[in-house]
Amino acid sequence: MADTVAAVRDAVAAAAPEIRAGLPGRREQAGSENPSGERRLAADEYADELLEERLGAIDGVGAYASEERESAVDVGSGYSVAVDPLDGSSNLKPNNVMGTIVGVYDASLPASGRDLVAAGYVLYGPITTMAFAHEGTVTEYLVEDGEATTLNEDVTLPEDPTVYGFGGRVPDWPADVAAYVDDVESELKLRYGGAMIGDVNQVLTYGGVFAYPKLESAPEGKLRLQFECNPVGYIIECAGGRSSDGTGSVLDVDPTGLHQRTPVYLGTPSLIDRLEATLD
Ligand code: AFP
Repeated sequence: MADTVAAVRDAVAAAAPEIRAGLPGRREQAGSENPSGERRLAADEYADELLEERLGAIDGVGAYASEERESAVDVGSGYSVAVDPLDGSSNLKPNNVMGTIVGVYDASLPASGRDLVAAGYVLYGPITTMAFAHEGTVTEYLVEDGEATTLNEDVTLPEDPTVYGFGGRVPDWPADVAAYVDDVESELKLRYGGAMIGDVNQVLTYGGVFAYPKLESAPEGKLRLQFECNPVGYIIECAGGRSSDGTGSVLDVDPTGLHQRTPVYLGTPSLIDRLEATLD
């Protein structure tokens, strides 16, 4: 594995217990908003500053960007890392799962998903795990004391899908999205917890489909291309799944802005094929 990519993976694993340990005292609002207009928690700012410090110090990392900052920070020369420091931070108050997402782009940002050379996410669940994709394969690690120990190599989505989870309010789903959910809910169990990483890891583990779809009130959906949809789409595709914006791979979505949003659908190829056939 390229040294820089391995260094990014290890730095995120090393930061994970510190992020987790820093959560209890940082559940309150920070009194500021991120570039997407979402109110920040103190924990969002803490995780962002810690990851900038750690990832910015790596040789071969040239830029650090995050969901919490207006623009990318120049930290040297090399890859651009795009980070969602605390995915699902609104789950902190009710003490539910959250994650950290990182994408390693061999291009300046905003970049295409096709410029990704690696991507990973940490899941702060009952235990702390990391899924990391590089060179077409996904490895799952157990993260303890800042060390990543291999749990499963060559992780792939199981054949028979069993779960689904769609974001947004049901009345705000366009008719074609509602028709698709009507179709799959007779076959699959609902698993939606409000943190993309928790819900996507259900799909990676059991097969199925996760989506934050286009909405009547937000045709672009909610999730950010650079920090959430590209990295997680890359991981799902490396695990033999499919990603889609409704018409084709999320990795082919044209990058027009650092904080642009896109509808996103991720999971078992046959379910994504059916989705694209259903959506107008
Ligand atoms: P927060 O970081 O504000 O909790 O948002 C989490 C998220 O970006 C993503 O992780 C979820 O899939 C989605 O938003 C949840 O959105 P809803 O609250 O609309 O279900």
